Amino acid sequence: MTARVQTWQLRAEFAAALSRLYAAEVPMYSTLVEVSAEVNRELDATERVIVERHGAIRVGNPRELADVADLFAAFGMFPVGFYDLRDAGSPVPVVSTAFRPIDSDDLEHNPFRVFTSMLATADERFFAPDLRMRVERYLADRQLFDPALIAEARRIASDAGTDRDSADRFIAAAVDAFALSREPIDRAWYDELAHVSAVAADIAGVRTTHINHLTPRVLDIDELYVRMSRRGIEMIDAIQGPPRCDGPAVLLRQTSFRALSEPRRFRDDDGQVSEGTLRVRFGEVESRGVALTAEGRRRYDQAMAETDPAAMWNTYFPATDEAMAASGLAYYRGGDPSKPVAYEDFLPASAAGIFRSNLDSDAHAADEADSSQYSLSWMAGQIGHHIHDPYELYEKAASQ
Ligand code: OOG
Ligand code: NI
Repeated sequence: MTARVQTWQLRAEFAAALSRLYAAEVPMYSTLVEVSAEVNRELDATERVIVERHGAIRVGNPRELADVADLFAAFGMFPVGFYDLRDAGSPVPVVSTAFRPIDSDDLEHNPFRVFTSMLATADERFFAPDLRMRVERYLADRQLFDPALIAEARRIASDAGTDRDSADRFIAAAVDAFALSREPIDRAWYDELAHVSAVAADIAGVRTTHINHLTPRVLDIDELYVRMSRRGIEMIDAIQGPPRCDGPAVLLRQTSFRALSEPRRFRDDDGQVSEGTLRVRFGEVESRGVALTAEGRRRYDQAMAETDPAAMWNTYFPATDEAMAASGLAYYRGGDPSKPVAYEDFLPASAAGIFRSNLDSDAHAADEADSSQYSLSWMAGQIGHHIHDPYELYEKAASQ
């Protein structure tokens, strides 16, 4: 009898295999992982943190998102939260969710999560009717995931695991679906979309999807920032999210460097194929703090609206976990201040900033009302999966 591979093992192996793929595609990622590991070792990181990654992928329409939901369910990754990046400071024409494990035990085994965005083609501020029709037709015509892969994912999800041989085949096929394609890109089509939004071109300008980035977790992101810069790697952003503070680290801090141009093949109008380059992928790193309650989050948003959040931080947040727990601002297991519940999700402002910092141009949005119907319940209906409310998950983790 062959040993069964459980859901969490499938997830851990999937994350590791994607990491190998991405390292081969974006060599600087290996440097980032190396420097993160160096910092983590010095700070005695747990095994969970050392292997922890998040990925980001982008798809074109609800059918593709539904496939992603079915595929990730086999790895024990479920949709949590709804992020509307169209109303960010610098709007991006996508709506997103994050697929991740939801139970404390599963998170402890392997917390792999994937921020997944879907192009908002129904938003007329970005897509005029004619362009929308052509984009939707293009998307309807492509197939990101082999139906056999999705069928296998559904079987594995309902069996909560599978045998070794089929696990290996399944993981390899799943990883393959996110590899960068060598298929030539139709230059005129790509450029037309890029004019509306670089994200639209990245999503709907090609017939496949790919991992946009894979992000390691580091215990001291300020230290990592310094060490990467010392190695001559230009970190493009300041650190996004909450400022460094003396008290408990909250939510999520992220920074990134822009990847070099990557070679891609293009097909011109005359049918000629030529080599070109694209710069859409990058390296990102993050550190995670305690999850905030709804009240804590309101404070956070107020603090971040200050001109200098770092200088004002102490007026919004106490300096100790004890005070944080006592004032109900953050989640602690069993209310014990020595057991913070880690933040497992994303921040819309940082996400939009991350999208933006890696694009050559902002989206061109027409100045009109949004008549599209995107919402959490709309998305849940489209993908046929419940989308979890992050606060409910943190409440549950804290009550354990
Ligand atoms: C996703 C950007 C959001 C994060 O870490 O907030 C993200 C993307 O670029 O597709 O990954
Ligand atoms: Ni990211």
